[in-house]
Amino acid sequence: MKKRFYITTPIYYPSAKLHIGHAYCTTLTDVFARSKRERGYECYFLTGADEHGLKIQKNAEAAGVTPQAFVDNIVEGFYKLWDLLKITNDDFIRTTQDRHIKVVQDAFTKMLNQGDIYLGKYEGWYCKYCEAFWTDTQVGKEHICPDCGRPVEKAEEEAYFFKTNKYLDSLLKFYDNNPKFLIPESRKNEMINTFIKPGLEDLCVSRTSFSWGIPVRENPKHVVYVWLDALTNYISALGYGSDKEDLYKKFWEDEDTEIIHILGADITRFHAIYWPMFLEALGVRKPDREFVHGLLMMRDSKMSKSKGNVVDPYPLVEKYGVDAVRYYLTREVNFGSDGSFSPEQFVERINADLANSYGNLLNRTIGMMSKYFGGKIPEYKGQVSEFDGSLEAVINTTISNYENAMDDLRITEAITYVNELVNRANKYIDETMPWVLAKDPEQVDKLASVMNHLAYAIYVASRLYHPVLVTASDKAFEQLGLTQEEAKYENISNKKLLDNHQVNKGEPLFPRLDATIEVPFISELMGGSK
Ligand code: ME8
Repeated sequence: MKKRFYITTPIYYPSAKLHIGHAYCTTLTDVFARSKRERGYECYFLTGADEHGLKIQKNAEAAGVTPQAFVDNIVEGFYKLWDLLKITNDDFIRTTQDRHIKVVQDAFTKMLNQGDIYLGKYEGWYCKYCEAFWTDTQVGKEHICPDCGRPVEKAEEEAYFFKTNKYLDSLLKFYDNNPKFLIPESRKNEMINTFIKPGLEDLCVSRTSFSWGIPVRENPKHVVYVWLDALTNYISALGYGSDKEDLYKKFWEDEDTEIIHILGADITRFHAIYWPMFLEALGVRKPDREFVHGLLMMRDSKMSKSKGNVVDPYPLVEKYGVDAVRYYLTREVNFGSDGSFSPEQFVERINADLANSYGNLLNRTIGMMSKYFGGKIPEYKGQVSEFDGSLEAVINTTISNYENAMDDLRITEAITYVNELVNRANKYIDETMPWVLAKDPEQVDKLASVMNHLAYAIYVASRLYHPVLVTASDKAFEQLGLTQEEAKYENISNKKLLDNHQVNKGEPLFPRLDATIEVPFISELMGGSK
C-alpha cells in the first residue's frame, strides 16, 4: 500500500444550495480521509466549487447580482455546511480563483500548441430567448427549451474542440493496465459500451454564447467550456504549474501517493474518459483510483436542485446531531450503489444501531463497572471466562476486516463490521451474565475479566466508529476514562490499555427517537412528499 493519499470530491456547482446528495459524497470522502489519518497515513483532502457556466450566469441575472456576488453567497453556504458536518478538508478550491484560472489558461495554450485543440463549429439546439445551446437529450423529442419551454432551433457557433481520438488507444491501454482504476468495475464496461464503442466525438472545450468563464487567452471572445475548466481543479489546487509546486510534487507527482477521486455516477464519463486524456496531453500522471458512488433518490425520483425535491441537510444536522447524520449516510446506502433517503429508515437506523446497540452497550457496561468495581476497570488477565476467547477473536477479525474494507473504499461494509462487533459484545453480556457472577464471591475473577473485555470491545468499536461518529466516539473514550492520547489508533491491539482506568458516567450517547414525532418532521423537510 502507498504511504500517502490525495483524495478529492467533485467540485459542486454553486448554482443553488447543496442537498443531502452532496453531503453524502463529501461525508463518505471525509470518513475515508479521517480513517487514513487516524491510522497514521498522510492524507490531503480537497473539495471545492465549480463556479463558471451559463447556468450560474443566468441564476445571477435572475437574482439581479453579478455572477461573482452570486457564487460568493452560495459558497459561503458550502463552508457552513462542511463546518456543520465536521468535514476535514485541507483545502477548498474555487474555479474563480487566480491560482486556478492561470493553470486552465496555460493548459489550453499547451493543448492548442500541440494540436490537441482545434477551432471548429459547435452545432446544437439554440433557444434565442434564453440565449443558450442545449443537447438532444435536454430538448427531448419535442425540441423544447428545458428552461423556458419555448421551441428551440438548430444553430451553430464557433468553438474549440479537444481531439479525443488522438488519446483513445492510450486510454484503453491504461484501462487494461490498471484494472483497479475505475471502481465499481462495471463502470468501465459502461464507459466502453455506452461512449467509446459507438464512436467518441471530440469534446467541445470553449463557448462564445456566454461570458461567465475563463477567457481563452488566444481568442478572448471564447470562454473555456466547463469540463476542461472544472477537472483541472484537482491539480491547480496543489499548485501545478505555479512557482510553489511543493504540494503538487508531494501529492500528485510522487508515486508514493495514491490519488483517489470520489464522484457520483452522473459525472463518470468526464472523469473516466476526458480527464485521463487531458492529463496525458499535459504529460502528467493519471489518478490511481476513481470511485463512483451511486445517487440518492428521494422516494422514487432522483434528487436534484432543478426539480426542487431535495433534502436540506442543515435542519437534519441541527436537530439530530452531526453523528446521526454522518452515520445514516455512511451506513444506509452502500457506497457504490444507488439508494434512497427515507425518514422511516433514518429514525430506525439511529434507534436500532446507535441508541439500542452501541449506546446501550456503553451505558450498561459503565453501570456495571460502577456497581461491581467502584468504576475502576479490572486488569486484563487473559481469557478467564469461557466466552472471552471468542470475543477476542471477533475483535481481532473486526479490526482486520474493517481495515481491508476501508482500504478498498467499501466504507459501508467497514462500518457493518463494527456493528457486528457491538452486537457480539451485547450478546457476550447475555452469555456471561455478570449479574449472576456478581452474586458469587468465587466468580470475582471471571466477573473482572468480563468487565475488562467489555471495556476493551467498546474502546475498539469506538475507535473504528470514530471517522463516522466524530463526537460520540470521543465521549465514549471519556466515559471509559481514556485520554485522547491513550485512545489513539496505534493502541487498538493493546488488550491492557483499559487496565485500572476509572470510568466516568455520562449522558446516553444517542437518546431514542420517537418515530411518531420524528418521521413527520423529516417528511416535512422533504417538502412533505411522504
Ligand atoms: O457535476 N445523490 O457538480 P454538481 C448522491 N460541478 N450524490 C449526489 C446527488 C444525489 N442525488 N446529487 C449530486 C458537478 N450528488 C460538477 C462537478 S468535478 C470536476 C465537477 C453529488 O453540483 C455526486 O457526487 O452537480 C455528484 O457527482 C456531484 O454531487 C455533482 O455535483
